[in-house]
Amino acid sequence: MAAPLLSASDIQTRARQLSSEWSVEGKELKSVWKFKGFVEAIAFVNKMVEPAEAAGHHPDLSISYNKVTVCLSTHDSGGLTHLDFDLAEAISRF
Ligand code: H2B
Repeated sequence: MAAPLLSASDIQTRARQLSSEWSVEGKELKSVWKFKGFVEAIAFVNKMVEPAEAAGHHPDLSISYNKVTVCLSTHDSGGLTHLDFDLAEAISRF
């Protein structure tokens, strides 16, 4: 069963608790990360494999040389759920 969508006020509360690199953009959480080079960017992406697989929840990624854009949204539910905020928090702890 798809995770329940968060209410607007739940989204506000959880967004306030997230580190500042994250922003709520429509139905997504978004963050942009810059690294020294491609190797470091890919190492960052690789760190997401374990938490994403463990949660059965996966980031939408765009990699441009040393820049990684991470978008989180629960596609099965059609918007933001606790799964997105949990994964955002895990990524911020890297
Ligand atoms: N990742 C994200 N971001 N959203 C989803 O709705 C989603 C997912 N669904 N990973 C998962 C996979 C689902 O399709 C499988 C069956 O767990």
